[in-house]
Amino acid sequence: MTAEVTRLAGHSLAAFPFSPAISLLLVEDQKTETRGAPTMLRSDRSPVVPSSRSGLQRAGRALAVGGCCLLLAAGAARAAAPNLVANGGFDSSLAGWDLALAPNSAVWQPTDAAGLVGSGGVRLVTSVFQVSIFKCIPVTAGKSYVFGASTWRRTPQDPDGIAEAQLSFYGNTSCDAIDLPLAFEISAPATSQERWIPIAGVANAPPGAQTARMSLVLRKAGFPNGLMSAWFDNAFAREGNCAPGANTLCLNDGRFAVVATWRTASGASGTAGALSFSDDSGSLWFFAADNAEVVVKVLDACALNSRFWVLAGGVTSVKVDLLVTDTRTGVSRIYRNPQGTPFAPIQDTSAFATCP
Ligand SMILES: [Ca+2]
Repeated sequence: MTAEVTRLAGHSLAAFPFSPAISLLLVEDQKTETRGAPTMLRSDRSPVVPSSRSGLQRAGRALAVGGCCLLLAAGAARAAAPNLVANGGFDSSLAGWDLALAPNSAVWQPTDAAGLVGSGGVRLVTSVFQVSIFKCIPVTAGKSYVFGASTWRRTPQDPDGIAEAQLSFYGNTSCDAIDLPLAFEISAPATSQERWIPIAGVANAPPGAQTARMSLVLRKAGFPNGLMSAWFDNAFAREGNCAPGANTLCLNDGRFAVVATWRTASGASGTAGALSFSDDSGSLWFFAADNAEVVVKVLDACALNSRFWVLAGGVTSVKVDLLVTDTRTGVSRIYRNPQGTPFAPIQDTSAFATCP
């Protein structure tokens, strides 16, 4: 049995596949082995480039001996809601992206938002007002689309500006003739810090729309002198209504929204930070982004028992209210952990009777 070890915030996950349907997932804090990539800086204040998986592999061996926490999770097929943005992860190049509006400004770099080895991102740099890269994707009028990317801005030494994702709809198949009004535009805040920040929005394709131009944009606020740069990764656009954000996980191909609130015994409280882990799972943090408190996943088990399942495990004893919403139907489920109680595993295999 071979463990697949991956990193989650400041923790490590080791997944032991027992069978195609069942896996054993070990979670352990391995800060000394794996922490830091999302927040470390190089001397030039750009995102850290992952170097190897050796640290994760060492963590995996440690887990095999003494993992602290245990989740038993059943795997199931996911409903397909494909990412319409091909090469949105910039694995090895900028292939498929139109660079016409970013002359000499877009460069592929081996810097990945999730710290993955073998996948990179794109750096945009500009001395002028605005540059962007874009591609044309097919859409269906009347359908809702969630879109976005991860961004890294150099602040505060760069000129003021924003890094944003845009989706604009067109009434033809090539995104270049009848320009319908810009239907939606989203942006990362100009005060964004030097870390990867997910940005996302939801847009409805207007009547007559056949395509949409998906753009990653770097724009100065006004016309200050100097170079401004930003990194982008994990661009996406897919059918759906859930917009992932700093406090929202969108799971099962962007269909289920997960948000949580927490409160300590001394009265401190807040909304949990959200870190996406995969299309099906993510983590929630309360006190620091590298200190995961709850891991949650939503699985499509429609073929097994005509339900979507909600599974979660926590390493906390504070009060937690976990809200999961099927954004396609509006149906919600809430899971509560009482104050001062070790977080009880959630294995709700009848959570949502909203198939397909
Ligand atoms: Ca990437």
